Amino acid sequence: MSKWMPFFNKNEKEIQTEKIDNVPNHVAIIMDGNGRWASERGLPRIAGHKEGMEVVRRIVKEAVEQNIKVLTLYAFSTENWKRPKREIDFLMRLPIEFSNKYLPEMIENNVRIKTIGEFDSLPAHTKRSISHAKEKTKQNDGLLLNFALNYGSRDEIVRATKQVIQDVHDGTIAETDIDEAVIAKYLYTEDVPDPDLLIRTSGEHRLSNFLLWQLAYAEFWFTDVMWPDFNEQIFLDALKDYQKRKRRYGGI
Ligand code: V07
Repeated sequence: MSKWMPFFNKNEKEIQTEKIDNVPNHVAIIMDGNGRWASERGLPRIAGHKEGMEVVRRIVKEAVEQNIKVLTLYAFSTENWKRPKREIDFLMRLPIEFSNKYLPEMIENNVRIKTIGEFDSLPAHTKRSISHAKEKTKQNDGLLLNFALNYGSRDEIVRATKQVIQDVHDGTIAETDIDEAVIAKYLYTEDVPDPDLLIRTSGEHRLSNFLLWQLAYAEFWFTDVMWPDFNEQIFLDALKDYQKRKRRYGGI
């Protein structure tokens, strides 16, 4: 049963916080619809990305309150390099802006920041600010906030495969030892448990090269709401829906 705890925030306005039982340990989100949200309002696409970043902050806060252990957010895919240069330049500054604005709040909330994806080919200024955020939060043991940045699942599997072959060749591992657990260790998500729940916004029902291996047993939840309009209440709707589902992991 969920408990309702009314309290007053700084603006003296009563708000409700709702604690949900059986929350997923790990929630992954495809934050789709930022560009469309902006275009529909006659704004440049980057305005949608900026608004989307503010939603990230709110959902991180809610995830902390719900005691979720891992939140993985698809921020930039390996395919996103095909976008116009100006849009890419703007996107690559968002980690910097996020850190400048919200790093103190992340630290206060005991959030640890991590990324998955091909890190080295990101712009130097982006890498610097992310490395700083990781360094400042590495001791935190609350929510793991995992940004998928320059991430592509097939690329991840290709890299893992090459490394496995290399290690077999070097004698670091024996071919006969290779099993699912070993393969999982070669992925970017090496120490992170698989997502229990995948949320995708903006009405698309695709994986778009996101966590193909890791989502094998996840529950999927979709909404037509575009990411800049996503909020705590809709997030709780997804968590409550997850709570009702029976997971079988292929068994009966
Ligand atoms: C990005 C905002 C959310 C909507 C989807 C795309 C745009 C936060 C970050 C971020 C990444 C790493 C980090 C701190 C913050 C981010 C990109 C895009 C590329 F350490 N939001 N956000 N990075 N968007």
